This record gives sequence, structure tokens and C-alpha cells, in this order.
Amino acid sequence: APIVPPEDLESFQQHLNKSTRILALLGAGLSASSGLPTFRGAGGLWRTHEATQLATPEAFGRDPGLVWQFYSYRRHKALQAKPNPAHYALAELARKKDGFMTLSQNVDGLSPRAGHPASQLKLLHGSLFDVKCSDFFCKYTESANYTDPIVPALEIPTDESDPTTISALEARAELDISDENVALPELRISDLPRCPLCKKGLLRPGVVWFGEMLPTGVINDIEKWMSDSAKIDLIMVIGTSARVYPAAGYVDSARAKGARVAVVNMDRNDAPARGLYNGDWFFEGDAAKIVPEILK
Ligand code: BJW
Repeated sequence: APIVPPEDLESFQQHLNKSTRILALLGAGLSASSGLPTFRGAGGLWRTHEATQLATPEAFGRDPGLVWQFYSYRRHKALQAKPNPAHYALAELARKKDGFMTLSQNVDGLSPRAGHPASQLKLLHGSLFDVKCSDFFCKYTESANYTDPIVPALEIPTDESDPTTISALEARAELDISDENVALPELRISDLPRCPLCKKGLLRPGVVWFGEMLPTGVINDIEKWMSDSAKIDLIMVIGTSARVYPAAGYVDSARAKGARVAVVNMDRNDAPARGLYNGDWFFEGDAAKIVPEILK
């Protein structure tokens, strides 16, 4: 059976083919089938903590070691993960259509690794592989830091039980520290990455936490793109609960300029599907399967 109703597929593709100004708003669901957990719902817990509770300046201020353990784990998982067919299909659409712009809330680096042209990809919430100084007065930033772990103390512990065979010794499994039953290594503040410029502040992940501004350059580029023309033809809202602002607000901005909305989501009852009008589309299922099919 086809994943997508044929009549929806046909009307969507007709609209896509005549569209010149297109946006995509991406969220964690896009990378779910690459093995990376989402923020809300199943998989949104890291040990006993809501992922969204660790993504705040307050959490970092209170317990920088815990927050680094969370982000170091996610850097490690993202480096092991591979882009899925949806990442590749979006990258290809960008190469085919100059007027296509992707707004990604994801920090996992999978869209860039799928070859998505950088000029058509705006990373709203930064990247796991950007690092910056947490001291307000220090301007130190680094991009493309793929060192894993970023400091030795953040190495993921392995199963130290006595191996019975050589291969078991070689394959010593990493423990899953996202599981609250696995002990977290003790950390001292002095073990955490320190700013090489001011030598005072701790380094922190270059992502956008709650209450923080999105990167000004990114916001300006999007505003400019939006105001370049009176009309936007289409916005695709893929794998996001569209609950976080200002990201979710781009759906309304696009609609205000005439855009029709296409939602791709596993969960029909999740936020973006509720606000759909006549002439919009809802494609239910795994983005990794649906996106390549509708963009074919
Ligand atoms: C699948 C699938 C599969 C699963 N296939 N689908 C206006 C109104 C109210 C509040 C505010 C407002 N404006 C600003 C705010 C405050 C706040 C906010 O939005 N709060 C809301 C929660 C109410 N916003 C901010 O603080 C922002 N900053 C800001 O506004 O600055 C200005 C300012 C400053 C000071 C004071 C006031 C204003 C910053 C927001 C930063 C968000 N950061 C995070 C963490 C990033 C770092 C990290 O990765 O750790 O970004 S939070 C987290 O949520 C992360 C995500 O990018 C973001 C969105 O989540 P996403 O991607 O949608 O994931 P999920 O899990 O929610 O959804 C997954 C979806 O996929 C689900 O629907 C599934 O069904 C689906 N799915 N598998 C297809 N295989």
C-alpha cells in the first residue's frame, strides 16, 4: 500500500512544481529514524530529566557537568548517526530550486552532512559542534569542533565487567548513560572544557537555549528572504511539534504571504496538523520515508 494517498501526492506535487518560493521548517522528527531522540514525547527523557529542562542557561549555571554530559552524549550520538533519505531529498531540492530555503531547528549536523547547500540552510538553534565561552563578556566561539569527547572526562564509560572472550574485550560496549540506571562518572568543574581565550569561563555548546536569542545573522537572513518578495508559495513543516518560538512563527509568516502548508509528522494529533486549512496537506508517517516520496 502507498504511504501517501495518491490524490494528495498528486495535488502536492503539482503545487510544488509550480512553486518558486519555498520554505521548509525542520524539527527533531526528521532525524528520528537516524536514531536521534526527539525532545517531547517518547524519548524526550535523558535519565530523569526532560531534555527541554537541560536546554536552559539556568541548568548550565546550576550543574554544568550534567549539562555537558547530556550534550557530549548527543555530540557522540550525532557523529555516529547518518543522514537519512529525507535529509538527502531536501538537499537535492535545494540544489534544484534557488528559491528554496530550509529553516532547521536541528543541531545534529545531519543536513549539512547530507550536502545541503549552506546558503540555503539556516540553523535556527545553532549546532552541537559549535562551542563558545559561557562568560557574558567573552566573545570566544569555535565552529566545527568535532572532538569527541571534547575533554577526556566526558568519555562515555564502557562495560568494565570481565570479558570472557577476546572479541568481548575488543567490543567492550559503551554504557548507555541516557539510562538513569547507569552510573554517571563523577565530574569536577576543573574537568570541564575551559575557554582558551579568557581562561576563566567554561566553554558551552553553541546551541540556543530557552530564553536566549537566536543568532542575529540567521534571523536577519530570514527576514530578508521573507521580504524579498510579496509571495511565498509553500512551507513544508517536517518532524516538528512547532511549539517553540520564534521558529514556529515562521509558519504563520509564510501563510500570511500566501503559502500553502504541508505537514509531515508521525502524529496526526500533534500541534502543526491542528491548524491546517483547506488546500493544505498532512502526510502522516516517518519523515525519512515520506519526504523522499513527496519530493520525488
Ligand atoms: C516525527 C518522527 C518521524 C517524531 N517522522 N515526525 C511566544 C509565545 C510563547 C513563548 C515564547 C514566544 N516566543 C518566545 C517564547 C519563549 C520560548 C518558547 O518558545 N517557549 C515555548 C516552549 C512556549 N522561546 C525561546 O526562549 C527562544 N528564544 C527567544 O524567543 O529569544 C527571545 C527572547 C529572549 C528572552 C526573553 C524573551 C524572548 C529560544 C528557543 C530555543 C529552543 N531550544 C531548543 C534546544 C536547542 C539545543 C538542543 O538541541 O539541546 O531547541 S528546545 C528544543 O525544542 C530544541 C528544538 O529545536 C525545539 C523544537 O523541538 P522539535 O524539533 O519540534 O522537537 P519535538 O520533540 O517537540 O517534536 C518532534 C516532532 O516530530 C513531534 O511532532 C513528533 O510527532 C514528530 N516525529 N518522529 C516524522 N520519524
